[in-house]
Amino acid sequence: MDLTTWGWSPVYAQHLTLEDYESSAVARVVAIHRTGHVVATDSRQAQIPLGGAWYQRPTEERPTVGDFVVVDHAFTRIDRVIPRKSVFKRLAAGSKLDVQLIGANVDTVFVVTSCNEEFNANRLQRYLTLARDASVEPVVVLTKADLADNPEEYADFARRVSGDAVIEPVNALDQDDVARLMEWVRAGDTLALLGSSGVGKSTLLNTLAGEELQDTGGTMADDRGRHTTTHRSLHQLQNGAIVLDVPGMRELGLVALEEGLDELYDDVEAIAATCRFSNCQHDTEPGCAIQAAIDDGRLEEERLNAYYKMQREERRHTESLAEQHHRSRQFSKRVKSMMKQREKMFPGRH
Ligand SMILES: Nc1nc2c(ncn2[C@@H]2O[C@H](COP(=O)(O)OP(=O)(O)OP(=O)(O)O)[C@@H](O)[C@H]2O)c(=O)[nH]1
Ligand SMILES: [Mg+2]
Ligand SMILES: [Zn+2]
Repeated sequence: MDLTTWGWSPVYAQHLTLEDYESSAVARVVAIHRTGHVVATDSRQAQIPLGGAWYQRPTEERPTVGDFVVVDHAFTRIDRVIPRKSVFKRLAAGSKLDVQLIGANVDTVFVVTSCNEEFNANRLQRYLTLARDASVEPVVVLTKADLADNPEEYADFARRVSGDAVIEPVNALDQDDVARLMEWVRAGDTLALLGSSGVGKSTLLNTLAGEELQDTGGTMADDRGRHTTTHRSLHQLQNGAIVLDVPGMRELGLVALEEGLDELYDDVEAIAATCRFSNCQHDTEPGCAIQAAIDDGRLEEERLNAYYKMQREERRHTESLAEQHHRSRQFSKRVKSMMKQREKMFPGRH
């Protein structure tokens, strides 16, 4: 198979038929552009527009970045998606719930977030959920540690919501620092970089690669809403690892992931908005639209419970973070007043 540099393994080969070997080729989807899927082998690359028939099928069955696909010999048509080892997917909000695929056949994900005001525990947790749902090992990479006075404080916050995931604060621009991540960047494996725009995913890729593979740009804070990376793409590293660089999720249309749960549960929110009382607990209140929707089957009890659960979790994390912030503030205040006291007692000495 002409695919060793793209992470091909016997796991996938078992899904090929004799006919595939004789009359087709196998390639990996390495990028998706508006104009078509870019597929590659070790020796060949082509852009193939998805035929209309693919759009008759559910999103989940359509080829996404990272997929191995059976193509015709001329590389003009994608015929089949080889069953995936893993897939990142996400419920997309909208008039009806749809699934969006982010990437397939990923072994490890770096959830990238920064040691600055971008850091958000809820969002971090959502990215981790995305990884765990895909059965992919997550590592939390906290970039811009070099710019923070207190990177350890961010690491502590991250640890609080990350379960057993490893937390690594780094300067993504520093080769030696990033070398600590090589443990998870293995030959033949596919590593995905997920996180908001401007956190340094492409920077990390370039430093891992030791060359400028992707453009890097400004931060969200400087220039709100501008994204440097505009589409997903796979890249090969010297050591044989393959890296999937993903634009900020907003660019992928996954606004809910960035903004909070209302987007994700906007069907529930929309119903709740029509309850007679604005502070309705959806329990026994008269004129409760949620109860009515459950009764006539417009809303599944299960979905309502999932919504409540998400809300509780959201609240719990927000609270515990606020508490921690308060505590660490109190602590640094105490340290400062101690220092002042000392300065008074021993002027000029430290
Ligand atoms: N000092 C410092 N700057 C960093 C670090 N990581 C990223 N940057 C800078 O942050 C900016 C944004 O980095 P990118 O790599 O373009 O961010 P991205 O996550 O790929 O953003 P999108 O492509 O828009 O999703 C660039 O100017 C980087 O140089 C870091 O660890 N330390
Ligand atoms: Mg980028
Ligand atoms: Zn109600």
